[in-house]
Amino acid sequence: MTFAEVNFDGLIGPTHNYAGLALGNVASAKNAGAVSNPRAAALQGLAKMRALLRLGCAQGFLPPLQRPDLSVLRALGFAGSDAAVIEAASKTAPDLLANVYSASSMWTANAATVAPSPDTPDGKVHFTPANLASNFHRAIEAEGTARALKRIFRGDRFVHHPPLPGGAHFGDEGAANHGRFAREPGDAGAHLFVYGEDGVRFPARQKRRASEAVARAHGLAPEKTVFVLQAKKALDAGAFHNDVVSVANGSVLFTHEEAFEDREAAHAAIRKAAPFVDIIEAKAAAVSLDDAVSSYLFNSQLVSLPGGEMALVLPKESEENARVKAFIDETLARNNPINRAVFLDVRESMRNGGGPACLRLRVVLSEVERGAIDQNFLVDEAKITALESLVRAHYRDRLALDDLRDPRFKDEAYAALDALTNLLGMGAFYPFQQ
Ligand code: SUG
Repeated sequence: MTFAEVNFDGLIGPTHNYAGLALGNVASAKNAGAVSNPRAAALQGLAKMRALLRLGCAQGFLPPLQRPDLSVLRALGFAGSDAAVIEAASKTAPDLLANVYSASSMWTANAATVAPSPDTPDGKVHFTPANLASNFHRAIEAEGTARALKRIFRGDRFVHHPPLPGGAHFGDEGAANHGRFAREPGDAGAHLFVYGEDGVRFPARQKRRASEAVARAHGLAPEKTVFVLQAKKALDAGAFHNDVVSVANGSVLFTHEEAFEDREAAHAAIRKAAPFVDIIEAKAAAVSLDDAVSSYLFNSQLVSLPGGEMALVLPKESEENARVKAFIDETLARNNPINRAVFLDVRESMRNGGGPACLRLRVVLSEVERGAIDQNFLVDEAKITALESLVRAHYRDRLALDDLRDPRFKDEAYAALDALTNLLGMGAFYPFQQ
């Protein structure tokens, strides 16, 4: 049976904005209060999906969540009509209003952790949606994400675990802190879970016991599962997820010298679980942690191409930093599996700390499993064109935080989601449609 990775990108929602909500995320803090361009954001995301298709990769997407989520404000004591709830929140708790408007579900690397069927004892694909407990605007994603995953991956080939309980005690940020190694996608893979401990500047989001719980729920083989502590220095430099300083694919770990607290022990543990792994590392003397965080070099998608090549899909920012560009050129020239680099503009997402790798959830599927999912959520060129037209028709090109106070903007955002479910023939999917 043939297995291949399908990347499920988050379709960027119409409320994409810069509210500065994400603690430890330096780009989000830097751009707090700036005016966003949701239309450009979504078109950049779709252009990335098109680029991956043209590289020969299979591509899918997850729909945006319903935002604003006024049920959250109602649960927090706001009452009355939608307009009354928005008005009251905008006067007395504008920060809460921004939280329920966030389009943060676009970063689907944080949607869930996935174990493909060759790695699980029951031969099924396992999903655990991330509880995203450490930031409020993200913690309110889990329920809707779980529902979307169940809708897309339906039938008895897929197992959906609930998000981990216990809030921040089991803080889980999904696949952004997880990597899988396998010589071929259909081989039994080895799993790398990177957890954090609080730094001096920033708290850690991913707890070790959360990673352990996910590995346990998915039934991963202990000898092929590694738990590694992220370097506190990397966390404090702004690597709020490990995918800001490392990315794994196939037989490769592409990483920064200062990604892990104990580099030698981490590399040894990875090599023990997956002896075939080629560790391609940027030395701190060549690329500093600050360079890595500002360029998002390691937040590239590392993808295997049909002809056997391996490509890095990088944000433009990494082409613009001379030291980072030199390291990419050197990596391509050396004798290792990576032999292509593609630079893409995802600046609207980058300004919130989300690069190419943040925007996608990787799901390794057999041909039969791929055939079993809801085909609406796989894209070809024509579907991308249709989604682009929808975005052009329904998304604003300018959104300031003050605009969130206007109840008519809520109607506009819901109208865009209505158009999406109509386009896909999904029926009533969002709570406001039921
Ligand atoms: O959780 N930014 C996201 C970015 C997530 C990136 N994902 C990965 N590294 N996989 C976060 O920090 C910013 C929202 C705002 O400030 O409005 C935000 O949530």
